Amino acid sequence: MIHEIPPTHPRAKSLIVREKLVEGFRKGIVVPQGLIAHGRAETFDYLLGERTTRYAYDAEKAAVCLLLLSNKSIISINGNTAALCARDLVILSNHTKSGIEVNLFHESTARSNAIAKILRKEDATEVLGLNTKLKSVINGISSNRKYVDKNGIMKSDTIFVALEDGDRTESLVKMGKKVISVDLNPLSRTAMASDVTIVDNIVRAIPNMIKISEQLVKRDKSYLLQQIKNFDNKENMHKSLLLIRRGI
Ligand code: PTJ
Repeated sequence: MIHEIPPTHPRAKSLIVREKLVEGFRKGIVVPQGLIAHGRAETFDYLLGERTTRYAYDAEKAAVCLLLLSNKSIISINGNTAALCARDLVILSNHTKSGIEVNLFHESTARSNAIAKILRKEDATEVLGLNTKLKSVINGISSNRKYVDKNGIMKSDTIFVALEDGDRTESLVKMGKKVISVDLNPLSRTAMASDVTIVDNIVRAIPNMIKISEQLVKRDKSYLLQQIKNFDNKENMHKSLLLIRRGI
């Protein structure tokens, strides 16, 4: 870490997360825009009390059910998610038998390779999205996010996009795929378009999902299906929005 944060500092947790992103930026993992994106999310987190709300937890549970029920699920990784929770994302991918694919908004082969290196260091066995020969294109997206792996996102039925800009989520949903996102801003296009929207900080959401997956992996398919049936994403997001309003 670049600056040591005293553990007794009242805002230690939040400052440590910032340091991780700054470190990721200096190592060429995070783009400068990623720091801005995180700052915007911090505002929503502050208003939510920097905790996992019961609505976020319900969404995390529904997301894990969806991942466990999928035939082929993929966790999409970008600069911010790699810098903040690479290890936890690899663990979650193992628990839910999901693939891992690097997909960047701001194109860079060097950054993709650096992210893959981090993921492999954290024991990822296969990292998709790196082989240019396997690149396929999602129609209707102008950004670099349109390039996905033929054997990964293109073939999958569920994608955990984690932090993302809106275009790809909308297109993936149009393609008939299920999309899970983590976004502290329930008003973002990604949040609005996703099938399951987790309004929580990714640094809390992924560890929660790991614990949930440890419990749910023992449950049968009908239980998982029932959980999804009981989950109403729009209603859940609305409740989070009310909490944010109360925070103001
Ligand atoms: O590494 P790249 O090139 O793929 O770029 C990554 C960023 C994040 C820069 C890129 O995807 C981007 O520009 O994203 P946006 O459009 O800023 O959207 C990111 C969304 O994630 C915003 O709605 C933020 O509120 C949300 N967000 C950012 N950090 C967190 C977060 N939500 C939860 N937890 C966070 N830590």
